[in-house]
Amino acid sequence: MEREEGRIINLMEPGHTGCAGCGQAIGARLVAKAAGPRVIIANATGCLEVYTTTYPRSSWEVPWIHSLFENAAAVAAGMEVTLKAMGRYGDVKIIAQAGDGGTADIGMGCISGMFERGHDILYICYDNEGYMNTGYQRSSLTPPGARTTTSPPGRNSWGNVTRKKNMPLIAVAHGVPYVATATPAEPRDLMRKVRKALEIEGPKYLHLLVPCVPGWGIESELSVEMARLATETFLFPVFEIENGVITRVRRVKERRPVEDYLRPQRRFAHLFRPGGEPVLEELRQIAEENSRLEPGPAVLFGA
Ligand SMILES: Cc1ncc(C[n+]2csc(CCOP(=O)(O)OP(=O)(O)O)c2C)c(N)n1
Repeated sequence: MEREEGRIINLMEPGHTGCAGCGQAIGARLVAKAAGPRVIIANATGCLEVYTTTYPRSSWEVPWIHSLFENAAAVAAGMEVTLKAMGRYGDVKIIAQAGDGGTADIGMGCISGMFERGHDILYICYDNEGYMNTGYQRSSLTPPGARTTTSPPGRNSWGNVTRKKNMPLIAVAHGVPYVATATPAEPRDLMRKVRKALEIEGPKYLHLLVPCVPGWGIESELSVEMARLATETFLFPVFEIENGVITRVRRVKERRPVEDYLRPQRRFAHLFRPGGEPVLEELRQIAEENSRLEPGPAVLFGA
């Protein structure tokens, strides 16, 4: 247990079995640090669960429960109502966390229910853009053109064909009062958003882009740099939405071409071969759309 003047300073301990440079591990450690010791975490099946709780060890210095792949939000909702029934509501905060598969695919029903019922829970999606724990399959958050084991480029394909599902906007459409995105490349921003979210009553949604060293095919020392480039190319916009209004958008001083982000990643290598240009153009188009994000209403109509 790492301590500084008697205080535990690292609530997600090192010594776990995550890959060197894992963006998710860096993100989770920052989340735990920002949240502090008075939290309970429900963690869906996925990489983060597997490498932080390899039997008989655990990296977590806070109460932590492993849920199924699909139901971290429902388990967290159960904890919230139990604390209420025990008269201990407010003593601790509750976090539910999962990968992009556990969030945007299989977990969607439970998350929607948790949002709609208005539970006082911070939900965190660690988006590494694929089902990394089971061998790099695509998810609905895999970007266009990416090679995964279930979207292999070949004679008839240029990798994944779909765009990323817009999870932040789906949360906003549920009336979630605080929705934000962040990356481990800006730790202070990420931690501020965790603290701010935990102060707000009701459901909160935080979407973190977390580079995956083997799944993206990058050098381990590049994972934080990839997160930075994702925002500087506008392929991953960083923003906050409060009560349906975009209140902050991260400005980019020097916009980078999408190629700067794509080239170092082996999952995009085929796009630089003859014929890959239309997919590159689509990615440029997505970046262009994201670059136009401005403070103001996130949705223009609602129930
Ligand atoms: C109902 C069910 N289906 C499939 C699995 C197998 N499974 C475990 S983790 C996982 C992928 C996790 O992907 P993601 O949520 O994106 O997290 P990551 O490992 O990428 O962090 C799958 C398919 C399971 N545990 N339960």
